[in-house]
Amino acid sequence: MNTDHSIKSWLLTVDHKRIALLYLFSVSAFFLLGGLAAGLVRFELTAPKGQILSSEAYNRVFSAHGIIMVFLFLIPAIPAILGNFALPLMIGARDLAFPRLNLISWYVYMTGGTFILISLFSGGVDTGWTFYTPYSSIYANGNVALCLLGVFFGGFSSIFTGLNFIVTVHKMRAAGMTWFRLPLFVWAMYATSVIIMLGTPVVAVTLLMVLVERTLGFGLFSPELGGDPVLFQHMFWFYSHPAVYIMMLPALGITNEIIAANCKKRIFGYEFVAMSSLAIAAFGFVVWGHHMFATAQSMYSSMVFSIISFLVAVPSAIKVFNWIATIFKGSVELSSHMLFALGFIGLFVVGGLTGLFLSSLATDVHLTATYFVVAHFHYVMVGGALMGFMGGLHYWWPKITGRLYPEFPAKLSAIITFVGFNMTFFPQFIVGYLGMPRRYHFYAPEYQIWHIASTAGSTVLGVGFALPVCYLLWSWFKGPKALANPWGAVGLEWTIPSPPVTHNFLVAPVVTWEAYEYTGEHPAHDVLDHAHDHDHETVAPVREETHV
Ligand code: HEM
Ligand SMILES: [Cu+2]
Repeated sequence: MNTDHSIKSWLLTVDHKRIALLYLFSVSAFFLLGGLAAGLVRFELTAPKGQILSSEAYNRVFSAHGIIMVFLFLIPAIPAILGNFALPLMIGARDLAFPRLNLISWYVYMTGGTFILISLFSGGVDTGWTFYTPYSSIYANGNVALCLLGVFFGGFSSIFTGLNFIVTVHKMRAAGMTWFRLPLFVWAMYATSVIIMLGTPVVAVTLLMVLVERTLGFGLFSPELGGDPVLFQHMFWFYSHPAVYIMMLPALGITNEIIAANCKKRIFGYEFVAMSSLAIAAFGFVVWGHHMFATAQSMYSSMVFSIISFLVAVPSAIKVFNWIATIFKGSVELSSHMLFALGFIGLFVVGGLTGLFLSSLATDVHLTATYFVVAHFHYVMVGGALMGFMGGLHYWWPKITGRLYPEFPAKLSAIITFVGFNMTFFPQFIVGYLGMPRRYHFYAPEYQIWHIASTAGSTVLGVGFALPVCYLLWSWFKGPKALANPWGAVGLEWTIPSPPVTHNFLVAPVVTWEAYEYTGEHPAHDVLDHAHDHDHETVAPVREETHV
């Protein structure tokens, strides 16, 4: 990873670790943009008649926020950054199965991102991230076509990544790395990749169909042209419900790694946790109709979708209970990544439980299209996926960069994020329950107090995200050098130097132990003993240059 530093060597690299870093920069840049749009939306809503935006502009800003966050941040964040970096290391592979495809997928992502950015800045898009027809295909002004094309490209990028992961897990595991010795993050990435492969082509075709209707006027979804608008919703949610698991499963996987490393224990019920990822992937494909209770969908299909939606809660709950069982009676080390993981569990549980309110037909009729839904999906996607990503980024940071970050601001950031998050989104459950519709620019004055609370909270949340930018950047350039295994974790990635060399393993590893075996044999323990000698020096730089 650290041989040649020219720009060209970065842009043409086929090293999975460097590609992960390319993604880290680009995905973070999009996150910043999406975050700025969110701040604008929140500021605008502090007054019942808005602050500075026209209604047109308001629609564009919240659409930009949603489109960027879902397609350019949440979906690629964990797989393309942390999955790309860690998955080959964790299974003892020299790289992904198709290194060039991996690089191509970054270029495809950047192309899609560029299209989306151009479309947002040239005319904008006011359809929301769901592109509901016939509005998106006939009526919406602005540059919707280019945006659809951009999302289409984004989809291909994730298909390439998913394909790469599936083949890598099947073909590139080290000797002795059986399926049931795989770290749970790898299981989660595998299940995620299956969803990507089965779901993403459907949304790609769907968006192409909107594009065709919009540009060529073929009647597919618009009643005026003889199309069916609800067909769009079926096709869109057939992907987009599973897509929420593309965002969630990787975060659930990371949480396993962090909890095991901080409790120094095998995850309780390892096999159940591994299989629950596959169960979530499978169930995720048969619940899409819960987004359509308020359409003319038949009552009986709504009832079936409602019941199956409840069933998805089972594999999710299995994971949560098994984490609690793992933590129970363990001596838990409250490192910053553990705080992120604990925050993740809390927010994910609130998000999941409020999902049950929306899966119940009667309550959904009242709550659908209100701020309650906004609060629900932010708890799952921001509270869940983003907290999981932050936890994983902190956990693997020393391995990625070879540097340590200071624990105090990191812990502070985990706490501020958690508090700010709840301050931002909890009021939205209340104002949604009271009847505030989502996506509205003007609202009744009695809702104002909740919006002000939410905006105040989002400021705190913003501080929680700004902190890591500061101390992580500092750490990258000035942080003390990290040893191979700073957390005393097991797993193949901790047996090699930080950052790893180009082909990861100098000697192909042979695995003779179970995942998370915190007793004895694991080679990470050899590195660990070494780490203990330096325990108190970890803050003081142990510079490689000094060895010369
Ligand atoms: C696990 C991760 C989850 C994520 C990431 C997630 C995400 C989302 C998103 C993005 C929406 C908004 C759709 C829109 O724009 O209209 C939504 C709505 C919904 N979610 Fe979830 N969700 C998750 C879990 C659940 C669970 C466990 C359930 C039920 C057991 C559930 C039930 C629903 C329902 C019924 C709606 C439709 C709300 C409505 O429009 O009335 N969700 N979810
Ligand atoms: Cu859904």
